[in-house]
Amino acid sequence: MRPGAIVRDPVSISSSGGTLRADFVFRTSVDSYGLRHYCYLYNGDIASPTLRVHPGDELVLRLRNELPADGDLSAPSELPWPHAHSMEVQGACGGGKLFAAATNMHFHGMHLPPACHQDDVLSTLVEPGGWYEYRFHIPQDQPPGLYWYHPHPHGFSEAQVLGGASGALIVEGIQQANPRTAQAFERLLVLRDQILPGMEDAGEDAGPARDLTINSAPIFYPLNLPAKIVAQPGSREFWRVLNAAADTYFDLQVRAGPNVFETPYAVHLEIAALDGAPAPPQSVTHVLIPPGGRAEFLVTMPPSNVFAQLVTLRYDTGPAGESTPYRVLANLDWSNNPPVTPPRPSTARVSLPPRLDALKPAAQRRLYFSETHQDPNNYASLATYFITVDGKKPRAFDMNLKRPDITVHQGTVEDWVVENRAPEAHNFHIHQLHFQVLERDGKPVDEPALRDTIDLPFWDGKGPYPSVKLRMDFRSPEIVGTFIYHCHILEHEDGGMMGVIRVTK
Ligand SMILES: [Cu+2]
Repeated sequence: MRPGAIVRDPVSISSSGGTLRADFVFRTSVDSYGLRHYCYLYNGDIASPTLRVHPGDELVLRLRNELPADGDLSAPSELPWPHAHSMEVQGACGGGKLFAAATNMHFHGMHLPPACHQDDVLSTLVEPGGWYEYRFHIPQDQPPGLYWYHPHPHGFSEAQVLGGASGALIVEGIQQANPRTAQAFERLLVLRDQILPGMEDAGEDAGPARDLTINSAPIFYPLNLPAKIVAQPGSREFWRVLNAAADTYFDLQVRAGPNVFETPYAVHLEIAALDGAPAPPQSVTHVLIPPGGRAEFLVTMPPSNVFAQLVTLRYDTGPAGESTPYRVLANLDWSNNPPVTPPRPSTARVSLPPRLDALKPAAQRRLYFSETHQDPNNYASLATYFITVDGKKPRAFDMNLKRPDITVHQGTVEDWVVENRAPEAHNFHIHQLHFQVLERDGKPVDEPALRDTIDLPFWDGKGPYPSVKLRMDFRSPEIVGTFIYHCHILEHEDGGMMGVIRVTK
């Protein structure tokens, strides 16, 4: 797609009669800038469609991996992650060999069994050729909202997600939790990042670390030509925003003013859901979405004599982090006939997630993010990343050492303090479940919305470590098994910042 393109919703495919069937072909290509792309193709040429399901539906998704088994997948030269190497993985389910042409799928945020053909990425590797079937039921108690699917082969996740392999998964019924969303035009915005063409040797002042796209329309540095969101002035819209970037934070704001050179006002965003879970209405002027996170909000379009644009604010990821400057993603273009989805009635029966703060935790644990650099005085030198249970020795994740770092009992909730002891921001994600943020930096917070991905600001080298206290929900019987938690900056996850948890009956 060209810079400056009109932002359109991805194609949606919906379940009918309680089932959604889809066949995806997974392919790669290199574009005229030398950038490698990865893509899920449905029905020949529909890229990464949105999957729409109801609680209780069955999803049958067949995946055919058409990556070249013996091809050179290393372009551009920065990728794949230098630690990544080919290895046989024990207990493999879909294949066996972990290498650049292997893939698998994760259904981010879903409370699914961590089992073969459902939501397992520890032993499922789909090698090129043949079909692999994912088949599972959407849990009845899955909160209605925005989730997503993406590849998760350890060591190669960043390359495949940077290349664009990701799509939205919507569990219908958010109107039941927030009736105001039922009257608004719906718009799905999928934000991704990609390598800057020709920037592998970029120095510190070379600009942003990654280019951005919005529904596949590229915002190329240094031109930074925004895409166009065509909307009706004065209308109410319901924006469902997925941060499908591999490494990039978005701190979104809708700015308004008299013209393109002056947008001093921030438009209010009324939060409806975070990470798929409905949230009590809250009005904000910007919303931080870390990689993997989602934010859904109502926004009233300004009148036609006002100029407005969607921007991402600068986010400071710390001295070892990647440059994430202010950028305009899209200008709003006024029309009385915009390409948006009219409000859709839903008869889905949904259950709203309970608050977890009244429950009694069965255990307390402390984990921390840390990293080492080959040259400690040069954060650009090769790094290794760790997530460690406090008291144990830090070690990078290894696909062949799947002994659990943490064992918990199904039916319980636990309190985990996660600290960031590194000079860059990290981003905690756990598969299979949601959690509630109870404290930030040791102070209680009132954040009832359940999350599956949470940002940890960088440590400035002195004083206490930035931390969050999370109440982890291990009550679903569906999630018994072995799965993972990790930093959702995929460069870090591929670089070892991942641990294994076992939930026992
Ligand atoms: Cu990280």
